Amino acid sequence: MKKLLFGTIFTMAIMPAFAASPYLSRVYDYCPAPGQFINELPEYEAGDTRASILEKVAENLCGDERPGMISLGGFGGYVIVGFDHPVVNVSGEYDFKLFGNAFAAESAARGGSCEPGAVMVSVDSNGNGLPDDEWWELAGSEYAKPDTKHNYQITYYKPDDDHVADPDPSNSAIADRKYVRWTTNYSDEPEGYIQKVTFHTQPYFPLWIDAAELQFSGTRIPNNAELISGTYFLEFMDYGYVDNRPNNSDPGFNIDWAVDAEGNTVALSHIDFIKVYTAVNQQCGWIGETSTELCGGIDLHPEAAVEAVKTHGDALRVKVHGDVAEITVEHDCEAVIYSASGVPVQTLSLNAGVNSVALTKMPSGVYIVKTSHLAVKFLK
Ligand SMILES: [Ca+2]
Ligand SMILES: [Ca+2]
Ligand SMILES: [Ca+2]
Repeated sequence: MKKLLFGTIFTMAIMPAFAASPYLSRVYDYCPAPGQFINELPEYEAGDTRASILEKVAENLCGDERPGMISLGGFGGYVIVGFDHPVVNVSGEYDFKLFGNAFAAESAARGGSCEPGAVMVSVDSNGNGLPDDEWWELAGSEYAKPDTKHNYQITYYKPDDDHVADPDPSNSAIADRKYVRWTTNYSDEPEGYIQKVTFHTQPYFPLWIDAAELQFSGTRIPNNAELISGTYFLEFMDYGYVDNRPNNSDPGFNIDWAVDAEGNTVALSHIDFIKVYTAVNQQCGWIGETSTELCGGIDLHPEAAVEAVKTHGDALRVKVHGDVAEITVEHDCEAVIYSASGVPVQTLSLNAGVNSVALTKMPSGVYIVKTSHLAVKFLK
């Protein structure tokens, strides 16, 4: 009896209590922009609701490397996903991969079917398990290019029930040149249309969303399509986009690329939520609008642990043990602890040396301790 008991205890001690899955495991939101694959990837069926559509999206994205495929439609359409654990930002390494269906054209040196989706990341700073916290974009290769449009806002208008199609007389593949109208906040291209192509005849506006307009915003990167002898070649971006390069030649995403709304680099120890949205607003004749596809994702180091010690040289050091932070400073000073979204949560008077600070009232999440001129981010 005793032997059995000890055996049981020993087994429990060496077994990890919880093994992180490397695959996407959660879908928090899916709001595609209108597009030729919307209501097909995933398929809308009569009676579907937002909840049942999210389940279908999860079946296509979660639990395996590439279980299926969803489309995000035109510019701004998005999905928000996560793993069953935070993704750690391992220094100097790519942290996760997201898979698309891009392929390379045999007859073009560069390009193929790149339909780039931008990636944003977020941390569950308020600890409620929901992606209602600050977002940071992972700045891909086009982020700082001169023709990239930041804070690009687009509104799509649902076609009226009595909408009459306007076929293109010079292109039999275009069933409706003025199918879904959109407007933007950029005066050089204030409005346009998602065209309907004859290969996809279903409604392009998401049928489970009861709204006359859909609005999106984000970073619009330059168009990448080139028409050569009747074929569209969609050029690859260098790095940092979903559905960009063929999956086997894309190294993935590095959390170190995170920037805030002003484009400043943000140091994140880990992330909880990932948002992917279509980053181009491009119509390509008979092949329709450019729309990002997502097929799944993996954490490249699911067993990694968040570093417990964060330092700013020797001048400011934070070490967290459960509900207590040991904050080491060189000189007596005032400091403030902020939440990851910048809300002050605790004011401190620190003495030179090690200070024990109780974090009891603070929910788990990322915090920043700031003195007059130094700042260190830490995880509770
Ligand atoms: Ca990294
Ligand atoms: Ca949250
Ligand atoms: Ca694609």
